[in-house]
Amino acid sequence: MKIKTLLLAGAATLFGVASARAAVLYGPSNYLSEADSPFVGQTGWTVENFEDGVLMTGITASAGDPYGPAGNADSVDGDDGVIDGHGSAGHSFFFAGGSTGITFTFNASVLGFVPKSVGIVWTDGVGTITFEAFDTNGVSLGIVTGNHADGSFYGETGEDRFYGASNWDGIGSLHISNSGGGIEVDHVQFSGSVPAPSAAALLGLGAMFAGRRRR
Ligand SMILES: [Ca+2]
Ligand SMILES: [Ca+2]
Ligand SMILES: [Ca+2]
Repeated sequence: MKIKTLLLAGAATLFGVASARAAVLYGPSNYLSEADSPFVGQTGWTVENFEDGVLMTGITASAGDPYGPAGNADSVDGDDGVIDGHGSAGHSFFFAGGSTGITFTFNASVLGFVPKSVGIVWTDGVGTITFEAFDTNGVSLGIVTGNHADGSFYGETGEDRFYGASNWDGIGSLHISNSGGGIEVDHVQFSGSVPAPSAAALLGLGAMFAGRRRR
């Protein structure tokens, strides 16, 4: 009975959030393969893993190039066929200006639809990682930061984290940077839909709602 009430409250709150069309931010979350993406199964979900050494048409980068395989390359772990703590046998995307960072822009007319969810996996660099997404008018949808760099540069994957955003009105670009040195990323991805919140998130919203009501 109590759970049912919470779920109903959660659904009511969710409806409020959905009708307000608020953006959702993701991460930093552990990511060793595509299975760790919050966008698995979403409409038009596409992942650029750089394993062909080329950035796909429809996405442009402000700076940097595909990189690897190399001893200091840092692909998402699973791209070399085995999740084993190492990504140097795969391909990533590298830019020497980590503090400037990289903007990936999504071209809706080339992709065939306006992305409503976008994401990226930070795989190597130093300092604080900063992720920001922008709507199709270039207005910021919010910033997520993380501190999970392990200080080594030889393809270790335990530090790798996903960052992303969803927006009902669409997303035009994302930017990612880290405090210094270079920056390496992988699995630039997008989809044409917004994932439904998990049951746990619904219960959390329900609890928040119930808390507010009690005051
Ligand atoms: Ca691996
Ligand atoms: Ca890769
Ligand atoms: Ca790494």
